[in-house]
Amino acid sequence: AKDPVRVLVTGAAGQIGYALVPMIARGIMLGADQPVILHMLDIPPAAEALNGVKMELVDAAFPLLKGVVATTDAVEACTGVNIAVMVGGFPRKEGMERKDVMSKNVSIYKSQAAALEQHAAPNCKVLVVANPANTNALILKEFAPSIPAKNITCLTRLDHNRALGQISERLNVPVSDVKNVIIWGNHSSTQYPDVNHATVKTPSGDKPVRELVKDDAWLNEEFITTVQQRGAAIIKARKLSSALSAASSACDHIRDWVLDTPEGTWVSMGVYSDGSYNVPAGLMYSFPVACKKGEWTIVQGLPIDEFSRKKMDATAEELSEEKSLAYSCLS
Ligand code: NAX
Repeated sequence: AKDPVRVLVTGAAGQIGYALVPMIARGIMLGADQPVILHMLDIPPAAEALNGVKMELVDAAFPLLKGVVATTDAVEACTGVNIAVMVGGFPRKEGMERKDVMSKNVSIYKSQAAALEQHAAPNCKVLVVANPANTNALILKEFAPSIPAKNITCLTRLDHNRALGQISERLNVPVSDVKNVIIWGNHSSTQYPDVNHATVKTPSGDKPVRELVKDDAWLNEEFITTVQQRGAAIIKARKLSSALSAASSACDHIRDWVLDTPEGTWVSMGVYSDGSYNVPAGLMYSFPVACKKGEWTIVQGLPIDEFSRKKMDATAEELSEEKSLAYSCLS
């Protein structure tokens, strides 16, 4: 039998946490043959609720779950973890300035970076979910310099999956037949969902999405805004933000990273830019990536038209501004 993998979930008493931990304990993230030990971190006001989640995990009697650590101590939570899913953060409340929210999250991610750097297992893989996800991941990277930059990522897989879902609905095809959409840039409303390289499986081979949809106006406008605004639409409908889809996408992100993307398929991940596609180096930016043997690489050489270029630059611009704002919170 395999040795258990230790998976940290921060913000585990929150709504994404509640959807995510049972998925991990069922093997959705790391495979049906991979035992896990869950480490759950939250803050003291949520300690009792966190303990309730732990009780439910025990009650569910998951065969793969070999242990649960539930704590409000970041060092205890981070010790020995192989995977860290950072869902905890400070939410934007009504009337709060952007800078105040940024400042709270910068200090959270700075201190959790240190705890991970000093106590996580070597080669720990990190996924930041909490917003502003790209910039929180960047701060985490800056303050955990001994963790390789390639081990620190943020979640844009939910946006990627939303894009697949929209194409599937529009063409009335199974979502599993749609692939290779791209989310470029920030996990925010400036993200650019790009279908120019996306295909659908048909009996006569893979066909470009553009050829099948036959409606460039829809693809260039409504499709893009629907994906960009989907988070807000869920809040409007549910009076709560996305949780099951965020949790499921976080599992997809880690699973593909650890267990490989299928041949010929890429996914979107927020990663540290090396300047590919003329995206400024040093931003945490969502790119198309393929994963093999536990490492992602940016898919290179895709042709970029003028329409795409503008949208890719606009979201990069927003990330540069967020980066400056975050740095201004440090001084
Ligand atoms: P909740 O408010 O339900 O849960 C957040 C939890 O984090 C709370 O239990 C809170 O006590 C805890 N927390 C706060 N500060 C902490 C700290 N310093 N250490 C550990 N835990 C801490 O929010 P939820 O709906 O679960 O969303 C969590 C985060 O995901 C939010 O930042 C949200 O904006 C972000 N999202 C990101 C998405 C993405 O695709 N990247 C999509 C979904 C989601 O909106």
